[in-house]
Amino acid sequence: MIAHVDMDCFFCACEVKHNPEFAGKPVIVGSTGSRGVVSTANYEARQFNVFSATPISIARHRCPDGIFLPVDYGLYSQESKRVMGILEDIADDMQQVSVDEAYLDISRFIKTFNSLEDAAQAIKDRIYERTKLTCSIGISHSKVAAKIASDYRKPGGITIVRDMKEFLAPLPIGKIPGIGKVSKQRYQSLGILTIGDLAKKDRFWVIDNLGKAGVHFQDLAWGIDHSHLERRTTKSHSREHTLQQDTADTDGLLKVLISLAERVHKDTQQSFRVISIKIRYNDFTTITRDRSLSAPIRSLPLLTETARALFLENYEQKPVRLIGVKVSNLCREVQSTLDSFR
Ligand code: TTP
Ligand code: MG
Repeated sequence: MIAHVDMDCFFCACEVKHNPEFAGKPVIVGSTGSRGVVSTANYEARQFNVFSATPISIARHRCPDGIFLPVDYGLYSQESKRVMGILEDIADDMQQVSVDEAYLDISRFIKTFNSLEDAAQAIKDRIYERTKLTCSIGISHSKVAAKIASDYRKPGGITIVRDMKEFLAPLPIGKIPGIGKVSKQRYQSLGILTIGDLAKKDRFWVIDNLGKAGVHFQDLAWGIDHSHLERRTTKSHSREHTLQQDTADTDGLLKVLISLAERVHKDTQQSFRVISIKIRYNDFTTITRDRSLSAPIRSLPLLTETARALFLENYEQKPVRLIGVKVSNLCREVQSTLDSFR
């Protein structure tokens, strides 16, 4: 079972949380210059027809009394980390897809609740209690349906999709993630206005007229979702070694570090995103240092090189008692299960 959690008007919600005097007023976050665009507007501002990507000059015209704020990524990233940490505790596996949204495998989490609605409410409550931020949640056996569902009753809504085909049928074709403005116009020109219209089309007609992407979208319209959840099983792999004698011999320490990295690499069958090292000096002061990779990868040369660089950058030339290497933020692509539902 998959939940898609999406925070409500995220940038604005963070701003209002830290400036309570903005509550209830239209708030617009974006580049403040006249040529910029709106990053997001809160629901009060959306009533004035101000949305993400609206030019700021137009937004000022439509909502002259709005509170216009510059983008403060530091603040949003701090709040995002808090939210994702809460979700990580809840989910068996989790895939964060942007600063304010994530897919959660909640197959195990839901077992302690009487209904999916109760489980979703518990997720919302936990986020609100700890961050004072609200979100919307969609739950389904498919990622796509969960994503569309989280948007269905925004803000603050919960939508459970038990029958994906039935849920999608009346929705406009543009609701399918991946159908942008141009594709939407093409589908509409072919008489496909809703997802249900696509479901009804003959498969061979779809192949001829809409190609591979069309076939994929028709599968979704039929309730079939082939997408994957990036799954983490173990949280990290690490190896440490207490030296037989304390030593400040850099080359010797590097040799031990590399062999630890090789063993960690053997231990993990997954890609990793974060590499850490640990150094404990003979006075028992301990430092850990880590580095995040731009993408998850399972590469021994990258692991050894990064561990080596981290060590050389941080080693203080004092006698060392213990060193260690760790990889974390592991992930592996697995097929999301479509059964065990209903
Ligand atoms: P969204 O989740 O798309 O939007 P939102 O959280 O502001 O509003 P809601 O989910 O309630 O509809 O995007 C998350 C954040 O990403 C958003 O707060 C600001 C940023 N963003 C941009 O900077 N530019 C954009 O075009 C969009 C869509 C979002
Ligand atoms: Mg959002």
